[in-house]
Parts: sequence; structure tokens; C-alpha cells
Amino acid sequence: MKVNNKRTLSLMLGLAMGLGASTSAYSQASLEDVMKARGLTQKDLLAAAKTYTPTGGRDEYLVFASGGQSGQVIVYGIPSMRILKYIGVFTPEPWQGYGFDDESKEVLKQGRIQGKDITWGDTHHPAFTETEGDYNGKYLFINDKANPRIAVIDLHDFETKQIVVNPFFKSSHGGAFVTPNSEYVMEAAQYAAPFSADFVPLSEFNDKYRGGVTYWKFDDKKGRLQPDQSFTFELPPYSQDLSDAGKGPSYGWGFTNSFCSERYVGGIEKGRPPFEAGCSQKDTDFLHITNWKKAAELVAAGKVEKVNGSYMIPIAQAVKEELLYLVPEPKSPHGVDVSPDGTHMIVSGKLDSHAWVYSWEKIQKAMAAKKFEAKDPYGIPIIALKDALHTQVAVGLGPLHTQYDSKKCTVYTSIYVDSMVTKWDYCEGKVLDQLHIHYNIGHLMAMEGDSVSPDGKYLVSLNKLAIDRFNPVGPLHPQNHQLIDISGDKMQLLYDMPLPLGEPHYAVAIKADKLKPAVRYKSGWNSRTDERSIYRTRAGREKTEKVDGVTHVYGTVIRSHITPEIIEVEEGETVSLHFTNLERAEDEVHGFAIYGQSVNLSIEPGKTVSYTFTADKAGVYPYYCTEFCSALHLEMQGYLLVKPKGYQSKGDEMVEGQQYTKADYEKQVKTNVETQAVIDSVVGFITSHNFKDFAPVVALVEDATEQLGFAGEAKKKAEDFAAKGDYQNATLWAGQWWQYQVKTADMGLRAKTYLEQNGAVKVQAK
Ligand code: K7E
Ligand code: CUA
Repeated sequence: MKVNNKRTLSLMLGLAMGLGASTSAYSQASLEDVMKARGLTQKDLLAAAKTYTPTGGRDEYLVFASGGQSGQVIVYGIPSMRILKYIGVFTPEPWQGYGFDDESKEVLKQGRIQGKDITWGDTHHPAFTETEGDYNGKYLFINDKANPRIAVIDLHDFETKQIVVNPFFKSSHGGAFVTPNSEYVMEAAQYAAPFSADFVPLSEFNDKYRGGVTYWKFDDKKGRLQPDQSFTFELPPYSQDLSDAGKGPSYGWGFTNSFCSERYVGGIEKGRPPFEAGCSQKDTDFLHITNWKKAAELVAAGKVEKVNGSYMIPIAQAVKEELLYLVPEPKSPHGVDVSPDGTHMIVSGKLDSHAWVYSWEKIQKAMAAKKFEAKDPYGIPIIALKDALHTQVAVGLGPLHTQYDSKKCTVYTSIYVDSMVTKWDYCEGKVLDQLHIHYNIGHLMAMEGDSVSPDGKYLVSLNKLAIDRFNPVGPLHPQNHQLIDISGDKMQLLYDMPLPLGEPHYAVAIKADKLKPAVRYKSGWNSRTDERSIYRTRAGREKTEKVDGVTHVYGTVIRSHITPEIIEVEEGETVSLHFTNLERAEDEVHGFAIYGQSVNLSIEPGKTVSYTFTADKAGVYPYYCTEFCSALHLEMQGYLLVKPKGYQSKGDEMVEGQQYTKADYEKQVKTNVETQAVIDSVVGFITSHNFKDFAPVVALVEDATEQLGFAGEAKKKAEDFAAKGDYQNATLWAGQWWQYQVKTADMGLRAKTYLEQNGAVKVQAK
């Protein structure tokens, strides 16, 4: 297999470079035929060879992209651009049972705004946890712009664990940005509003409306944000935008830019010029510089007061303690990006064709000398542009965001109006290359681009419009992520990926080998709180129990049955179902759905999930497993019987189906004996090879052994019934015995195939 792939690849590359002559005529002709038929150029083939990933292949990087209005996070691989997962974050997502099982509902509940459930989010900026400025692959944060919230996703299982609500803001665009050791996650406000929930007329905008930046404390051990240890800088109502944390020499500081520092309030319906006109009067806006390290010390020393139960540093205190400064920045900027070495900050103004490079050294000098050109209306010192600027470079019309390369001084800036990427040198201040994008690029993202050691290699352009790039699917178009090769001097466009979920804002990419996701949970695990579930149920211990008026059903799922298979309750009862997946096998997920209830549960191996509801109407409610988990998946079913109040049982309510005889029993046993022979031969193959050297095979063997154990138990039951002459039950149990054998054989064969394909060698048979 391997050899073949290599051959195809070298053939493709050979052709692409015009060196095809040495390869076999047949293959060459067919490749040329395909090129001709599909109208592909050699450049296309080269791009294909750089992204194509053969079956079973893995990607070098994983991207975590904002899902925009979907309120989710999208995970895909680079260079293949294959989508791997949507992670439910602010929005219920049925495949994962997110927002359907009781455990995840608790997470979404944390995100309520003023007591109201919010069932969506506008996700913009994901960020990884860092250790000394490098991505450590442990957690991911993402913000919700519409309702100022931050979510924590655990990369051990790619699940959302926590949502925190900003105690002051009414919107927040500038999150999430992480400090170099994940001490804090920055979240800046966007549209200024009163810090309280009260009504305040717009005439009091300058005095009572406020912006701000919150530093959310992160507990690395617990993997949770700590609202009671977090603090917020009160800022003027300047529409703060994105942020970035300082590193190296600028460690301990945060940078937050803004637009509409005019503090203009629209009112087009009252004959006033609209927001967009009033918000772009001045030539510059303000870059806010905050000292989080010193602020954290003040908080620890008890010198910061709590407002609404949360630490808040008023502007006057921040100025007095020298925690807050302003520097002019280009008009209506979008994004501030600190260089990997922490010495420079780049800001681009959407309404200016220049990117401005600030020198941290100069800024620090001005701070130390207390050299300010003025104070803003709130008393915040303003450092003069000339005392902060390193250089200004004309990069194109509508520059937005900047990403750093692995090569020193090299950066890429997205140019929105011109729809291109400009590669330039911020040390020398010169443009190096430009590449056209389809269309209207927003953010762009390089591999590990926000870390202290960016990898370069690839750039993804996250575009605001796709227009004519894909097959039309109605007025709402998919979005477009474009993959660009930046390994050489010239950028090369490799791939267009339509994303049909929401507007792409920012994304972050991490080396895939830094992630160590689990394949199963510890048995009986509540994945949302990361502890053993109090409803964990072991095989054979399934039971129903009424506690405080709630009927708790402790159930299990394993191929191919749900235990219990019949649940009987009385009309009006509150029922709480708890299911534990007893599987140990990789990817053996079971689902759970029931008629007339809006629910789908996803029960991954080891997980325990719950679903609580009121059985308010008498009737018959079939339930079933929603994952095609085995050949007998359709039979993974059951009935919830809701009996009318006061229903009198007429005795045995079970109906007997087909009647079985001794001949039926013997026929089934014969089949089982034959199946056992197949299993024995597969076991023989596996044990005569070095299967212990292959972790996936070891897991399969464990699983198969477990299933074979179940087969043995069923076999014993069948034989006991047969001995008593009860061929009805004997035949049914013999059938169950065979079911377990089939599952054993299935896994054994998978293990055997794996060994054959992965070069297992024969060892001394034991
Ligand atoms: Cu769409 Cu950072 Cu919210 Cu820029 S964001 S373009
Ligand atoms: Cu379990 Cu289908």
C-alpha cells in the first residue's frame, strides 16, 4: 500500500515538473487523461500533491476555527482541509448530545444572561492555553461577541466544560487572548454600555457608558476560569476591539485597540449622521495598554474593590497606579498583534492603507520618563505617536490582521478592500510579496502563529465572502477558508474549503502531535464535571429506584442492548434516565432517542449521561440507539410504558413470540460451534504474531476477550435451560450467545486485518 502511494505521488510530482518520461506509459497516460478531462494544470497537480492525504493518513496541524453565528468551534486538519469535528460551545448540538443530556445542560445554564437561556453564540476568537508562550495543547478558549461570554473547551476530549458571563459588559469582541502562561484570558468590551443592568439615557453616554477589558483568571490544574479571582479595567466608551498579551520584554502587559474613540452616538432616525460617519471623524483611535501583572498584585493585596461581586479597577485608580496608557493608532483599526519576541506591536487601520509598527522599547521609555503629549477626557496619559512608532508601511487598502512567520521580521497582513495578503518585513519596513484572495479576507492564520515560536509553513485566509467560488446553494453562500503555502519566497494558493456553518472569524492551528485526546472515558464518567458520575452503573447492577418523587433508572448500554429494555412508569412521574456505556472499544458510541421527547444522547465509551423529563402523558414510547453500532444495531431498542394513573395490571403482560423446539436449539448450537471455529482461527493468527506491539490491536483483543466472556455466560444459561428441557429459553439464550460470538469475530477480524496491513511478524506460538 505504502509503496503504491509513494509511487503515485512521485509520478504526480514528476509530471508536474515535466519529468514524466521515466514512469510507466500506462499510468502516465491515465494521469494526463484526467488532467485533460478535468482541465487541470501542472500547478493544480502540485497543489493537489501538497494537500492530498491518502486514506488513513493524518494531518500535521489541527485548526480550531470560530464557527461565527453557529456558536460552535470547527476542527479541521492541515494540509488536507478535512473537517474533523464541530464542537458544541454556546449552541446545543444533538450529535454530541450537547444541550440534551442533563450534564451538558448544566454547562449551557452557566451562560444564562439575566436569567435567560441563550441558545446560540457569535464565536470569534479561539485561543490555546500556553506554557512560556508556546501552545501546550491542553485547553481552548473562545468568546461570544453577542453576549459577552468565554467558554473553556478541554482538548483531552474536545468538550465544552465551562461558560462564564462577563459581569459588566453588554458585548465583547476582543476575547479570547491568553497571557504566556495562561495566567489570564483577556476579554475586551466592544459596544460601550452602562456596567449596570439599568436604563441610562444616551445623553449620559460620556459619563455613564463604559468600555473595559477583563482579565479572567485561569486555573491550569482545574482547567477552569475563576470568576472570583478575575478583574476588569474600566475603560472609556471607545469601542474596544481586539487584544493581545505582551511576551518577552512586554510580558505582564496587555494591548487592546479601539475604534470610535470619537464617542459618537448615531441616531439616523433623528436626522443625525449615522454611526459609521461619526465614528471615523478623527485620524486616529487609541491603543490601550494595561499592566495586568501589577493589577493582579493590587487585587491580591486587597486594594481593588468589588462591584457586582467582581473586581473592577476604576479609570482613576488605574491611572494613579500607572496601570493604563493610551497611544494613538491608525483610524478604525482591527486587531493588534504582538511579535513573537514581544518587542513590537502591529496595528492596521481599516481606513488607512498603512500598518503601523510600534516599538515596545520606545513606549517603555516614554512611560519611564512620564513623557505624555496629553491626557484624554478621562485623565488617561497619552503617549505621542512619535514616541511609540517604529515605522509605518503601506500594505494595501483596508489592512486588518497580521500574522508572524517563523522567519525573523516577516509578517503577513490581510488586506480586506483589495482582497489580498501582503507579505512584508516589519523591521526594514518593506513589502515582499502579495497574493490575491477570493474574496474579502478577514483574519489570516499561520501555524502556531500566536505563539513565541511560529512555524510558518501554511497560512489560512478566512474570507468574508465566497461569491462565485462554489456551486450555488441559494442566496446564503458557504464561507471560504483558503490554504496558502508560505514555505517559499512567493505565496502559493493551494486549496479552497467551503465552510457551511457560520462566518469564519479567527482560527488557531496547533501541531497535531501536541494533542493527546482520550479514546474512552474512565468508567462511569461525567465528562462535563470531570469526575465519576454519581449515576455510574456497572454491568449487572442496573436498577430502578424512586427517590424524592423522581424515578431514577440506572441503565447501561453495550452492543447490542440497552438495559433496561422495558421501563414502566406511571403517568405524571418525573423520570431520570442514567446510561453508562460499558464499552471499552475505540469508537463504540451508542446514542439514545425516545419518541415524543426532544432528545438525543451521545454515550461514548465509559461515559455516563442523564436525561430527566416528566412522563406527562400515558402511552407507549419506543426508544432506540441512534448510532449504527453493530450488525444488531436496529435491535438496540426498548419501550417506555407510561401507564395511566391507577392502571390495574392483568397479570403477565409480556407476550410470547415465536415458539422454539429442541430442533431449533440444536440448529443454533451448530451455528455457534461453527462460529467458534472461525474465532479460534483468528485468535490463532493474532497470538502467533507480535500483536502486543500494536496498541490498537491490544485494545481490540481486550474488547474481543470481554465479548467472548459474555458469550460464555450466555452459553451457560442456554445449556442450563436445555438441561431442564426448556427449549424456548435455551434457544433464545443460544441466540444471544451467538450475538456475542459475532461481535468477538468482528473485532478479531479487524485486529487481524490491522496486523496484516501494518507489518506484524510471526512469533513463536505460545
Ligand atoms: Cu471577524 Cu477578529 Cu471578530 Cu476581524 S473579526 S475581520
Ligand atoms: Cu448502539 Cu446502535
